[in-house]
Amino acid sequence: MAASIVPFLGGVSLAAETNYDEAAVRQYTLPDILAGPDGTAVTNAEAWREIARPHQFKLLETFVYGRRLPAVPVSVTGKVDRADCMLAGNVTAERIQATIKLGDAPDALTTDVLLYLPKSARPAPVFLHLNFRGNHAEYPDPGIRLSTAWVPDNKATPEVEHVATEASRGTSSRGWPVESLVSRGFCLATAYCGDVFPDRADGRPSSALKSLGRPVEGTLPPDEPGGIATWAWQLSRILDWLITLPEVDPTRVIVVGHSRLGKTALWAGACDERFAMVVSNDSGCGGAALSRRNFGETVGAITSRFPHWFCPAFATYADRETELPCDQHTLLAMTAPRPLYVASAVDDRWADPRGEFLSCVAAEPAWKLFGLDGLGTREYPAINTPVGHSIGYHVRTGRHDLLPYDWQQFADFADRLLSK
Ligand code: GTR
Repeated sequence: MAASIVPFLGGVSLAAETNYDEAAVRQYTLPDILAGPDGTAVTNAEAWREIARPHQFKLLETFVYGRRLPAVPVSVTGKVDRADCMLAGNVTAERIQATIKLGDAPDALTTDVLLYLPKSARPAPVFLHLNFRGNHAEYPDPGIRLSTAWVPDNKATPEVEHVATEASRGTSSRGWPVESLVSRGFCLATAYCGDVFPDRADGRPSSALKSLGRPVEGTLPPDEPGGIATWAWQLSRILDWLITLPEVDPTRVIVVGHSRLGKTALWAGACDERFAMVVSNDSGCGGAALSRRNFGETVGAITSRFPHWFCPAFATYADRETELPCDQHTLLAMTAPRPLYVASAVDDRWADPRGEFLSCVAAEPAWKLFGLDGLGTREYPAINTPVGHSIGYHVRTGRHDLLPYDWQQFADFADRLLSK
């Protein structure tokens, strides 16, 4: 069955190539995530840490995301703004805003971090996520600094010529239920991904990669990091600063992301084991969904529309996904033994919900090495019925989106697995 509706295709018609028919999914065999460099599977947690995980991580670096970017010193630029606020529903919170300089190179970039903290129950666990259009779009609080970075725009949103406007305040707030999460005792932190890599094919020269001394023009090495790796690095640098705050529990920082930023959250959790839990929402191809399963978005489709997201090597696997030395269950396994939550939406067929679930199933052996139950089922769950143990999964009603229902499950899962 060909797609009747496909997402924006950047002028290329991919409808005829998109498979949405389970009966047309080819048989595939996944690479063994427990294998070390000589192909032998490890059988215990120690050997996973010492042998298999580093090897599998290297495969992801080499063929999908590019080399992990180095840590740099972070510092606060200007003053940290702190304000008490009364949120809707009489929820009291403290709002913190800070501009963090990423490195000490003269051309180092900055990122604006926005936090809402509960007034009590400190030090608090944190949900950290990157956003798509600037902090001001995340929540209708007039005190939030308006982003001055390049922002994407389209006819449906109030940004003008890639500049944020007052009218864009709070326009993405449906995806960030601040009041309910703060009243449950979570600290919330966010920053705009475009602060470090503008999300466009020619974004590299204005990205943080420049100050890190990486090539930003011309032919790139096959394992050169792209947008996802740079956003993951931004998350780690924000974490460097967050854990200096006495209000924050450094052992309970959870990285969350939706869609392309869900792919990013998974890679950030793989690169940086200080993230205590990882959450992927509708991350799809290049995120939680298996590349070998030909359903929805493919490696060819994603790398032709978004050539700047992955390392150049990934695009060479278009139409030969079965030759990839790793698959996306490898990425999920990088979270083990920490808690991992993967969320899908039933109408988000482009992201292949079943492929995300099967990826969780295939990643489970990494948790088993630690004596943990992982997902605990091979049966695709009913809609709106979360399942799992150390790996949580749900498929909810509706389309590609990040909704309060999703956050509620992430918070329940965090309460269950990270409670003190
Ligand atoms: C789509 C892309 C997906 C997903 C999504 C998003 O167009 O094909 O892989 O990342 O964008 O990030 O919103």
